[in-house]
Parts: sequence; C-alpha cells; structure tokens
Amino acid sequence: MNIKNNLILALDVGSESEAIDICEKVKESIDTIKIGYPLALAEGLEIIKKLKDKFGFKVICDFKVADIDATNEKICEETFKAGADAIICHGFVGPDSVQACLDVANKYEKELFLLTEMSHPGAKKFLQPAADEIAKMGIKMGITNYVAPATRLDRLQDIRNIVGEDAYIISPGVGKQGGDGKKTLEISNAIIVGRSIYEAENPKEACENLLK
Ligand code: BMP
Repeated sequence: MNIKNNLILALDVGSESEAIDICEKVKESIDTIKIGYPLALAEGLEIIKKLKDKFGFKVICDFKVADIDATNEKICEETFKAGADAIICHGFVGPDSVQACLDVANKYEKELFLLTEMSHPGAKKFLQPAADEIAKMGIKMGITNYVAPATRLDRLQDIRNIVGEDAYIISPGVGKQGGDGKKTLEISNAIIVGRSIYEAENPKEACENLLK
C-alpha cells in the first residue's frame, strides 16, 4: 500500500459530520484513513464510500476480525463490498480464520493486514507471548502486511526481524499512547495516529508536526 507521508489517520469519531470536518482539515497531509467500530457503528458501512468519494482517500477497515473462518469470510465480504481498500484481522484466532480473510481480500484484489501484538499495556498479558508466532504464521501464509506496536519499539523490531524488510508494517500507538512517530518510522512503514490529530485544536498543524 502506498500511503502519503506514511501517516494514517485513525478516524475514531462518532459521526459523519465530525469525520468530514477532520478530513477537510487534514486532507493535504493524509490520503489514507483507518475506520473502526466507533465510526462504522455510528454511521454504517456507507461511511466508507462517502469518505472515499468526497476525499479520494484509501480506507483501511479496522474490524480486528477474529471469528471462525466462515464468519470471518462474511465479515470481509461485507467490508470489501462496502468499498474498503484493506481490512485488519487478528492473528490469534489461527490460520484457518486468517486464511478466510486472506481469500476474500485476494478475491477483491484488496489488502489484508495481520495484527500481531497490540499497543496497549494489556497486550503484554496474552498477546505478547503469542505475537512472534502470529507473525511467523503470517509469513508462512504469504501475508505481506502487518500491524505492530509503536509503544514498544523493541517488540516492533522483533516483529520486523520476523517478517523481514519486504513486509509492510503499520504501527498504532503514536502520541496519546506514548509512542514516538519518528523512532517508529525507523522500523515501521507507516504510523497510525488518532486522538493526537482529531482531538487537536488544529488537526492540520498536528499532522504537520508529526511529519517534521
Ligand atoms: P490513538 O492514536 O488515538 O491512540 O488511536 C490508535 C488507533 O489504533 C485506534 O483506532 C486503536 O483502536 C488502534 N489500535 C491501537 O491503538 N493499537 C493496536 O494494537 C491496534 C489498533 O488497531
């Protein structure tokens, strides 16, 4: 995926009007947004096409798909039919569940991101011990896109070492969660930033500061 300025906006706002307002303010710096449950549940999947049509953005749907294979397939179908360019799925559910997502992404010629270790402190308890194996599974399955944390650069580097230099890693956790954008981008291909942009008094300036 080619992401302008290696910066993805996590658009976790609660309404279409807020989403449009933020997008208007940051559209010079950003061409890729991540939409998750907050906005999709508030406005429905139609919000994907609305924002794509209005701003020409690429949309990564962060639905952290984590069900049995048959249900994952249906979730991915609906998401790509709604216009998503990529979807994020969890890896801890195992290869059959992930393969179902990959098959649908391939069918639509869209992208799948495999979530390895999450960025929040609680991820240390269950996900961290499994994250290296999740990344190894991804490589074995031919997955090229990964999500790994900006909040623990040592772990981000471990995951980079497993998936290799050719893999594409996007990293949440910059700003509000404590991660440093520049240091993260020494390892990752792109950073995902939400609150530090959409809660900023001046979101445009917040983007520019992240890019300095
Ligand atoms: P913020 O910059 O406001 O902390 O937002 C980070 C975004 O990335 C949120 O949408 C969150 O759900 C997501 N995210 C995360 O923070 N850590 C992960 O490990 C995986 C995520 O998708």
